[in-house]
Amino acid sequence: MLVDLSMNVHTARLLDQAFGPKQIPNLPYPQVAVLGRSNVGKSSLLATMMRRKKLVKVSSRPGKTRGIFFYLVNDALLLVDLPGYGFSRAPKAVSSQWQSLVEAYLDSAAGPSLALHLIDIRHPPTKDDLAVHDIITGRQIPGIVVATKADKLSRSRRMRSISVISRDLGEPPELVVPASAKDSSIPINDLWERIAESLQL
Ligand SMILES: Nc1nc2c(ncn2[C@@H]2O[C@H](COP(=O)(O)OP(=O)(O)O)[C@@H](O)[C@H]2O)c(=O)[nH]1
Ligand SMILES: [Mg+2]
Repeated sequence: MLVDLSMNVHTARLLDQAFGPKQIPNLPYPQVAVLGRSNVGKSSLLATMMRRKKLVKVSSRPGKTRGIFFYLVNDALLLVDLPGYGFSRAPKAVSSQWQSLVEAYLDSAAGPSLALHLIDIRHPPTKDDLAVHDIITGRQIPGIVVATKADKLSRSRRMRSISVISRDLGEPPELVVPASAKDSSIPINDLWERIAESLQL
């Protein structure tokens, strides 16, 4: 299984979706929740992880409250795409509507075994990022911080950003994994291996 996930995504498909707390399904697979603010590179990362550029739902209007999308990978694990937060034109960055849908999912019967929290490698975590980090850790959900768009920085600046992100979140630097949807020299398999390790697949 470890080999399957880290070396090859054989199948990936949209299995289910939920637009309100009552629609959240109870699916019998380990779930990896994917969270991040709008524009952090969530759709791009999911498409790269699944090697399916066209599979991932892209919202045409950023910040518009969207649903939760459940992608089944290798008939073994769900990547769960949660709505983005922190869109500046929204009345409140982490809105109560966002929070009630996301918390209903996190607290649901088949909630996540792992959360990937995406942070743009070029910027320190925002207030919203810190609030969402608290939402994850407050539930004792194991997390991996994914530093997105790592191709935008040189290797040495990458290291520096990772130490700022880890310091601000109060997490060890080993928990922060750089990733890129544009540069394959930053291998996405490193992230898959960390996921498989965390889920003990
Ligand atoms: N250079 C670079 N740009 C990226 C990367 N990931 C996403 N982007 C760009 O960032 C913007 C937002 O990406 P998107 O995946 O739609 O973000 P989302 O709103 O979090 O789903 C788009 O213009 C992407 O092309 C990356 O790894 N490297
Ligand atoms: Mg998106």
